[in-house]
This record gives sequence, C-alpha cells and structure tokens, in this order.
Amino acid sequence: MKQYQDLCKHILHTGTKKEDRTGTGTISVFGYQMRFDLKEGFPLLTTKRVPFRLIASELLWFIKGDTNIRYLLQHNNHIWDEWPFKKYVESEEYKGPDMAGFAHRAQHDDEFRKIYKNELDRFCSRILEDDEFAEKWGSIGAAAYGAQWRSFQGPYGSTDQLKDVIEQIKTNPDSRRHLVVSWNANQFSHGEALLPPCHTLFQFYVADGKLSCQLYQRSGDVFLGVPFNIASYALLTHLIAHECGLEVGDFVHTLGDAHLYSNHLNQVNTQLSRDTRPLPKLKLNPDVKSVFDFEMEDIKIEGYDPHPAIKAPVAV
Ligand code: THF
Repeated sequence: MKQYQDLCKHILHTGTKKEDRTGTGTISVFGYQMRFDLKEGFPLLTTKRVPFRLIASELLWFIKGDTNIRYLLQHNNHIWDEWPFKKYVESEEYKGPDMAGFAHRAQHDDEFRKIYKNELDRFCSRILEDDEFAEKWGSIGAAAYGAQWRSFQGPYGSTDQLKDVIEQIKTNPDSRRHLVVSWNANQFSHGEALLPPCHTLFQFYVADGKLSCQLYQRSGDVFLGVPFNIASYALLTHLIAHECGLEVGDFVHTLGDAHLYSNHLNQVNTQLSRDTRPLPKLKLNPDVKSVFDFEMEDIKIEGYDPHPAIKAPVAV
C-alpha cells in the first residue's frame, strides 16, 4: 500500500515536533488525504502483519452499538483495555498497587510491567465474569462509536444513524446527506467521553453502481491506529455495499492531525525498508443479507501474505 508508505514519509520529511495529551511526543502534520480503490484489493497493510480479526471484531462491536469491552474480550480482543482500566484504577473503588502513569512506566520498568500486566489481567477477567463489575467499569463511555452510530443523543431523542444511512443509500442513492457523525460536541464537553472520538464523521457516495466512503479523522496515530482505521472503514463499506446490492468504490481517508509517536520511529523505518506485496481479498458470506447480522465467521480475508508484525507501545 504505497499510499500508506507515502503518508509515513511525508510526516518524517515535513512534520513538526509536537507535544501531545499523552506526554509521549509526536511528529505531526495537519491535513492529509489518501484514496484506496477497493476493487484493487482489500487495503490491509502488507509491510507488517495487521491482525484482521481484531479489526473485524471491533467493527462488529461498533455496528451492534455496544460500548462495553466485554464483547471484545469475549473475542480475545484487547485493543481497548487500557481506557476503561485507566478509569477504574483512578477511581476510589480500586485498592490495588498504584497504577498512576501505567502506560509509560510499563515501558521503562520491567518490575512494574509485571505488576501492571497482572492487574490488567484481573481487570479483564472480572469484566468477563462479573456482570455488575462489567456494567460499572467495562464501558468506554457514551461518546464511543457504537453509541454514536446507533443511538446518537439529541434534543429530539435518539437517532440510529447507521440504520438510517443504509436505508437512504437504498432508497435515495444520489443524496448528498449520507452522513454518520460521532462528534457530539455537547455530550463530550460535559465529560461523558473517556476519549473523544477520533473518527468524527464519515459519508457515503453512490455513483455507477458503486459505494464509496470518506472518513474525516481528527487525529490519527499513523503507526498503530491508522492501519486499523483504513481496514475497518474498508470493511464497513464492503458490508454496506453487500446489503445494498452495490459494488465497492473508493475509500477516501482524510486526516486532521496525522502523527507518528516518537517511540514508533524505529518501527516506521523498519516498515519503510520493506517492499509492498499484493493486497488480499475480502470474502463475505453471501447468505447473510443485513449488515446487522454479520458474525466473525461470515467475514474472511484471503491471500494475505504480509511481512512479520512489528510491536509498538500504545499511547494512552
Ligand atoms: N489511542 C492511540 N494512542 N492510538 C490509537 O491507535 C488509538 N485507537 C483506538 C483508541 N485510541 C487510540 C484503539 N485502537 C492497537 C490498535 C488499535 C487500537 C489500539 C491498539 C494495537 O496495539 N495494535 C497492535 C496489535 C495489538 C494486538 O495484537 O493485540 C498492532 O501491532 O497493530 C485508534 O482507533
């Protein structure tokens, strides 16, 4: 995926050093756009292995309107653990060893990393086993994608944006209003969100029997998050096209603050030294008709032959 390699090079060559909320430090640019023709293959990076099953289970979780990490844990998906864990260990209810600044300390202090891993494991087990605990501590907040897509809150009540947009694509394909918005400024300014949504808005477009999608992402962690985000919206576009009887068109990815974390730079350079390989293909179970009925076993990726995975710490 040359588009992604070009983005990394662009940030390395023209980016500015910038501090950030997590205290890690980044190199950042403002405003960037990539375009992927989904008919040319499924845009899953080949210059490192990207765990597709985590992307698919995260997307199904959003589509269900779920905001509790229990569903992810049931699918052995741990990409959102740190955020509810942070809220829990900062609360009165937490009585274990001090976890302040766990993301940084776990990287630099081996002794601490063991204690942290142990606490995080216990947290995840309790989310899985204890209904009350899961209810109280498993949520990533009402401003999470699942809630915004399926039950956006406003003065007139709740709106199922995803269901509505699919209906509109079917009945009024030429509309210029095929939008799903996750940025509920009012809600998150009143402290509901753990992490205000990075994918603020996406729009669909139908032409020549093909469905395209554009995402405006206000902030992109280019090494860890962006490869997930590209594949996730590509998959969403395929699922909706499937239900609506359309072919897939382009995925257009527009980024606001596009950044490389300072502790991902060696990894990025390793990745840039690798050659790209042919893209895999997505296979959806033809018997499933509705976006809302897909399960993991209905979604398969074929012909994926990437270079090995590259580990990197996630900034929290
Ligand atoms: N916060 C930050 N700092 N970066 C992000 O990418 C990000 N996300 C979500 C919310 N906040 C974020 C969480 N998404 C991984 C991937 C996506 C994530 C979080 C973490 C990650 O660690 N991926 C590893 C594999 C992990 C595994 O195998 O368990 C990888 O190598 O790709 C942006 O949506």
